[in-house]
Amino acid sequence: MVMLLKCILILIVHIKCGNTKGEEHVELMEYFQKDVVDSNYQFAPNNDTTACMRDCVANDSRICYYQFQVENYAVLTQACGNCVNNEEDCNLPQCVSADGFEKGIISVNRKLPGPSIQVCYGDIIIVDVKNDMLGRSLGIHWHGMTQKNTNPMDGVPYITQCPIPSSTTYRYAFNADTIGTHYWHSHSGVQKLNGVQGSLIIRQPKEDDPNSKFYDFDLPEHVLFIQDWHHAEAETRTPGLIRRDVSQDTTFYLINGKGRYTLENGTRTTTPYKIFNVAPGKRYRFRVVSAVCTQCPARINIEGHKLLVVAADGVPIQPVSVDSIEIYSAKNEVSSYWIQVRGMHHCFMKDICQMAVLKYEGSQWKEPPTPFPSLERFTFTGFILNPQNASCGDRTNAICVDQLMSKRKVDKEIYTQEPDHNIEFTFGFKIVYANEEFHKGKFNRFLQTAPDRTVILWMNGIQFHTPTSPLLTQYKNNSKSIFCVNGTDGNPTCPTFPENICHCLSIFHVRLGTTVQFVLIDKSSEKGLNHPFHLHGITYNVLSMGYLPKHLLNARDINELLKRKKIPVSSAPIYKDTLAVPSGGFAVIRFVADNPGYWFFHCHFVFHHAAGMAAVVQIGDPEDFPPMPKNLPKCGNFLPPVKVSFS
Ligand SMILES: *[C@@H]1O[C@H](CO)[C@@H](O)[C@H](O)[C@H]1NC(C)=O
Ligand SMILES: *[C@@H]1O[C@H](CO)[C@@H](O)[C@H](O)[C@H]1NC(C)=O
Ligand SMILES: *[C@@H]1O[C@H](CO)[C@@H](O)[C@H](O)[C@H]1NC(C)=O
Ligand SMILES: *[C@@H]1O[C@H](CO)[C@@H](O)[C@H](O)[C@H]1NC(C)=O
Ligand SMILES: *[C@@H]1O[C@H](CO)[C@@H](O)[C@H](O)[C@H]1NC(C)=O
Ligand SMILES: *[C@@H]1O[C@H](CO)[C@@H](O)[C@H](O)[C@H]1NC(C)=O
Ligand SMILES: [Cu+2]
Repeated sequence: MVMLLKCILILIVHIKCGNTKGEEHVELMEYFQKDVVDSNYQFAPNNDTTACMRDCVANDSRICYYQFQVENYAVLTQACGNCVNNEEDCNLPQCVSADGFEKGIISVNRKLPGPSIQVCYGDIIIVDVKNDMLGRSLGIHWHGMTQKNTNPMDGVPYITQCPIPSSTTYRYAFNADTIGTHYWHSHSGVQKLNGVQGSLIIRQPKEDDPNSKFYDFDLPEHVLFIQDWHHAEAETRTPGLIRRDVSQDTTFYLINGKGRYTLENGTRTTTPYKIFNVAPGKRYRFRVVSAVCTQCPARINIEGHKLLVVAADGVPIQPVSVDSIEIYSAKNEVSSYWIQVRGMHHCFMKDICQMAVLKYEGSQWKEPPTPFPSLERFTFTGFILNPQNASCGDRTNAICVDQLMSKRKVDKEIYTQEPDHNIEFTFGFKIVYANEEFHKGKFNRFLQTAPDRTVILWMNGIQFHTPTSPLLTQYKNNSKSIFCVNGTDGNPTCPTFPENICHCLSIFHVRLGTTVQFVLIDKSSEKGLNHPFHLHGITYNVLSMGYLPKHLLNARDINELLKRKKIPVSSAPIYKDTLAVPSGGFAVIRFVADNPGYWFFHCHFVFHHAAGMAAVVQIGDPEDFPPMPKNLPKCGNFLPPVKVSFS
């Protein structure tokens, strides 16, 4: 079956290249998936054999074709009619009401969030991304897909592809190879914060889910999508202002693109909240996508309900976490309840939050009858999954990621054997002073995080230098001068660190098929900040995380402690693609390097990543890489020699 799918994939790519001689044509429009409307997504009826949003059954793999149009758009356009005064109008086609604050955005198919892709495991996803933005380029990353053997579809500009220039279309085609709740987003600059993101759900036949006994329904409409929302274009926070509205914190959150915000005089806007409909006495699987990517972690709770987490990559309270929670509607009181998302850390005191509504069938309440969940009334008394700072050993009311047990089989060798590669990644901030930063040609990018703080972000002393041509397709077009120098261990290093950081292209090379250990160590001075690290192309196992005395915080000592079993290791370490490293602490992850290509590895706080907290992991050598589709667009510098003639 898998083989068959691969053939189809290659066939399509050939067609794209116009090399169709003697090959079967696939008429993509036959597989075109219509955009679903924002609420009441339904599975397609069984007789609709081309619809991908369906009840998954064994041995039924489909081609799912989507068209994404990316363009400059706005909240409360004329498409919204009289939405400000009449809520019904806010549901008009192409109306983006957000939280009722009028601003410019970047939309995909004039939706916020963009279209939800919901398919079954084993399907092929094809997305034509048409860039109709004015003077901006992008690449779209399918967060959670491993892109096994399809590295050019990973969507990272200058790593795996050229950015898609304005007015052109790039065709992504890849296998739906990772079951679960994922999302897609622009991987260019900070665009995702302006609206270029949406959910990506890969279901499996219910009988294949080991946790299926915990829920009655897993409906397309029960995707809860949480995103940060700035009231200015996100680009205005890079590097950020020094006096007015300082820092990179989000202004508010949106839940499924909806919500309200509180005006300065205390009144709230009247745009609609997202309403999730349920029936009493039933158990629902809610798929929570936390696309939050600014510094503060968000926490979610539902008034009067207990949540049971049945799947996790990241967990409901983590930034950039993608997960499924189950809501027990054991409550028999038919009513409506507040769903609350609240920023933690320093966002807590700023009262950064958003609400949605859980509405029971038969409830007359559109808005819950209970008081609005204010900051004053907000307390968490329940059991917390993945608390901040991830120190769980001594707590009875919390569980940490490294204490979770995987239900997917974990290869025992991955945590019992000595890894082939043991790579240390430290990361942090360097505070620079005005006389350094604003010195000609000194630093490339910085962030203004407070009036008196200008910071550069680094990994292993290196601020990431974006290649000038994609590594995967045009490695040699990059000037040698931008690459970092190698240390004695063969890995990129910065000889002048910590006095001076380096600005260069850092590529960490691991051999194909080896077992790799990354030891992540947080050296950022910011207490309480948990940087979420995302590795493309791989789902890794979380072996351990926590705190150690400073002199032991290095890859060699931590590996030694692991060997001597002085650090606790889960007997079934869970799989993740993003992990929040405890503030000032460490995390150990392991994986088998079985997916050849160039994979980005970076802090998922989008501003940190933009300011240099990133690196590239190269798995295997070019001869191991999958075949490239022909005629991929090329890009790079144009610097021909110039002959000067005065005649
Ligand atoms: C599929 O079945 C539904 C009812 O389940 C019916 O309304 C619809 O017309 C059918 N569609 C086709 C293409 O047969
Ligand atoms: C699916 O295909 C496999 C392999 O061809 C076969 O063993 C299995 O019985 C099939 N399952 C169903 C439900 O048809
Ligand atoms: C608050 O400000 C908004 C916008 O200026 C205005 O429409 C609203 O009437 C004000 N509310 C009160 C209570 O003053
Ligand atoms: C660093 O080592 C890699 C091999 O791992 C090599 O390809 C690269 O050229 C080296 N870089 C420099 C600047 O020597
Ligand atoms: C996390 O740790 C920092 C200091 O390391 C502390 O200031 C903060 O209160 C802690 N947060 C929680 C929720 O324990
Ligand atoms: C990349 O390198 C090739 C081979 O040296 C050269 O022909 C091509 O013009 C270069 N392209 C760019 C964009 O620099
Ligand atoms: Cu970070």
